[in-house]
Amino acid sequence: MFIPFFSKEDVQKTEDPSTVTILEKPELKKPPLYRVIMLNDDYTPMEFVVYVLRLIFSFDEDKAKQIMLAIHTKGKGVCGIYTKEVAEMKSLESNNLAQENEHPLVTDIEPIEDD
Ligand code: TYC
Repeated sequence: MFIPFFSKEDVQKTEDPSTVTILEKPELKKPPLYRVIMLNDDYTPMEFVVYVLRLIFSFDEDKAKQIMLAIHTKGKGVCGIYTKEVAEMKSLESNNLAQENEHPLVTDIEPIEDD
């Protein structure tokens, strides 16, 4: 599915407030990106966090362990950067997997401010 992305400069207001004009050659804009953040807790087993990082975020064993330990030490960490829909889906999948296994592991997403 192609979802066109217009910047403010590509869209012009018209007399009719319910319509806008899209300029003929809109500048192609990259979609906004989101971080998936994983939070530390005291109860989720380390092996389960590594399992989630491998299964949902596609890290290999060594990298998953490294990220898990960084989150364990620092309190939270980034497990990936994606478009909004993908970030939402991965965060939801992780949270569902944790709930199904009765672990309090939580992820959330946050926008990356573009410059
Ligand atoms: N702190 C947990 C423990 O000691 C492990 C853990 C790491 C939990 C990272 C969540 O996002 C997390 N068992």
